[in-house]
Amino acid sequence: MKRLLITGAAGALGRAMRTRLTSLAETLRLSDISDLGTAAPHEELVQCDLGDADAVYKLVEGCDGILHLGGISVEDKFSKILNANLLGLYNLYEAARAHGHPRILFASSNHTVGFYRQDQHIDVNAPTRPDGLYGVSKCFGESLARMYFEKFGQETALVRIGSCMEKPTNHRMLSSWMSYNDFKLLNERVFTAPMLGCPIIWGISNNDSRWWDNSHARYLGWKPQDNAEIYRAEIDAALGKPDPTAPLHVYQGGNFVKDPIFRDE
Ligand code: NAI
Ligand code: 15L
Repeated sequence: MKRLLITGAAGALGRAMRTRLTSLAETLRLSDISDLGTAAPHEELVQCDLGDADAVYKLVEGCDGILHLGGISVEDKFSKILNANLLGLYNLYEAARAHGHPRILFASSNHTVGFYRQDQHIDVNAPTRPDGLYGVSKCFGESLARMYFEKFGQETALVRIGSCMEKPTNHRMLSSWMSYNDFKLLNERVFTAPMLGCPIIWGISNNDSRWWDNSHARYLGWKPQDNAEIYRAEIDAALGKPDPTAPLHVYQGGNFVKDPIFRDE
């Protein structure tokens, strides 16, 4: 494609994808509310707030695809979640509607289902069980995207990312981990597949101890290559045996289930 927009490009996943998705588009338009550093020749940098409708309208103009990573990425005050994750997403979908429906990969989260227990194996038909306001905002995002698909044919991959980082760092992540390379491969499938639709996809590597079933999305041809299991011995040595009664090891959302409602005052 000619131009791929990456929102949240100054964040952890944004920085990881900035260097890995260069072959997917001639130009990467990188956006964040935070500083994005210096532009390489194939990059355009746009600093803006997702809550600013006019800025987002201009941001999306001329883009053929959008990797939407921007927003509040953990439990936080509702006012911050409201601006970035709810208003910001509405602004993005309205801009996409005005600019020819570029395909979108929406970074949803495992915290849409965080209150399922780790001994429950679920697929995308399981009702959501968010573990906080952040998880609720991702449920909103998935519903918003689905509505734009039904009404206007806007295609979106709703990727419920588990734990995407260099390597898993605790026993929960032996199930929830997705490697950067597998996320890169998923982006390549999402933005080049002949037909996408609006599927929910579990964003995990090919982990032996996974809780989530992606068989409904085989048509995309995404074949994650990595497996968190190779880190089990290292994690056992560093952390010892996990306490089976601790929320981190009981719930799919781990410690997020313990977060309070953070108030503005
Ligand atoms: P991050 O917090 O490192 O990056 C998010 C970026 O969004 C930040 O650079 C931040 O400045 C930007 N941002 C926040 N509010 C904004 C606003 N109002 N306007 C414009 N930009 C704004 O998060 P990370 O880890 O890179 O995650 C990226 C996305 O993936 C997030 O949407 C997160 O919810 C989702 N995700 C990530 C997971 C992970 O394991 N890293 C797991 C599940 C979901
Ligand atoms: C998320 O949704 C967060 O954005 C990320 O920081 C991790 O905490 C991840 O989930 C997780 O559950 O490990």
